Amino acid sequence: MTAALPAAAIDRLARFEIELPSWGFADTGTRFGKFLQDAAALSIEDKLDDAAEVHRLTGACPRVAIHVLWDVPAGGGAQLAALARARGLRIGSINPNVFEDQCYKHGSVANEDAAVRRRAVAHLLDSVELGRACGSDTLALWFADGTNYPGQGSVARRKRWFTDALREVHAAMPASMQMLVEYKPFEPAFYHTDIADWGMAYVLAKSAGDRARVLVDTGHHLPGQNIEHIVSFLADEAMLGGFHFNDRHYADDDLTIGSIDPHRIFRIFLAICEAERALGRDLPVEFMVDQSHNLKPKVEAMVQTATTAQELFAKALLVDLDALDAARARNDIVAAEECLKQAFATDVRGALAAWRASRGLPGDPLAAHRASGYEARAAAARLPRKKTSGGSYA
Ligand code: PSV
Ligand code: MN
Repeated sequence: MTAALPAAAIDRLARFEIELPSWGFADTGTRFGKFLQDAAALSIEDKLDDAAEVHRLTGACPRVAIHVLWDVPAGGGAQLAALARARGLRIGSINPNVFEDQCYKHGSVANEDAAVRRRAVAHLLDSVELGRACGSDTLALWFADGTNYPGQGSVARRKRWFTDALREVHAAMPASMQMLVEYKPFEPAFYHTDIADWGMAYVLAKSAGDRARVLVDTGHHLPGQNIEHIVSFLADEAMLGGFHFNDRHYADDDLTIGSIDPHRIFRIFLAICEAERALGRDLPVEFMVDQSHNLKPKVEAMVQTATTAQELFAKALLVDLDALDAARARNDIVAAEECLKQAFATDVRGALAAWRASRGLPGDPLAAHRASGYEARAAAARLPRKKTSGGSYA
């Protein structure tokens, strides 16, 4: 089944911006090692060049998320913003890093040591200032805090430290900035993680202030969890702040969106469509990608990510919500399910290619990228630097 897309679906897709993660362009690996790619980005300039290439091909990715310890140039936020602007991009979410320094071995804002807690909060406050300087309106918080063994920490005390820290950071944010609180059930902590699920993130965001909401990373759920249920619930509470999109098979695998279970992502987009209909306008949520491609070429993987996200959103936009509601009202389960099956089975790729072409974009961004020679040029420019830097990434 192929389909033309209704005008309303085309309009919604035109407003669908996908934020790319700077770290998705650098060499990354697993805890067992890292296989380097000649064309992988080394510097923030390289990462922004790659992101600009994805945006040039797709027209859908104007923002780049940055990680504070990995991406900030000597000139700080102003330079960061200028580097992005020069490439037709904007800086998206600011991701503080309170998980890498040695002092965080036993936690950051939930560390037993008051001096370490202070240092972590100071970094978060610096990140607010960085966001202000580079024009970002989103502070995206993920914490590795947790314990590995029963008895290691006081869960309640740690919760109160989290509450205090997030309140303090929220109070320092400019009115234009929002705070997104991300959860993750385990890793790197293997017994308990302080913000382990959406409920804990919800409670902490609620107590932090009125511009704090929950960030749903699709890879941060235990097997079998119904993510679209969480999405609908949070959206109805006006507490859905954004997504870190990726796919997973086992845990936080950081695989390309839709590569394992496209129907799950389709159902998540459907939850968004239903919430937007109830609200009467677009949900104010950030659609961000959080993927590390340790084997795929980075830019290719991001182009594939953006086009796949558009395809799955388009399929969700094809669901006839009136027919779905009518079927629900009659308790006609089969008809309701068929509404979803009909939309999911529709091949939207031709319609999307025509839509892209009508906007002056390549109908097939991946093919255009492969034909462009970008990868070979990036490799030629980066390889000499990579050799002198010992192959590590910035
Ligand atoms: C943690 O697993 C996470 O999902 C957080 O969003 C981090 O910012 C990101 O991955 C990169 O480490
Ligand atoms: Mn994430």
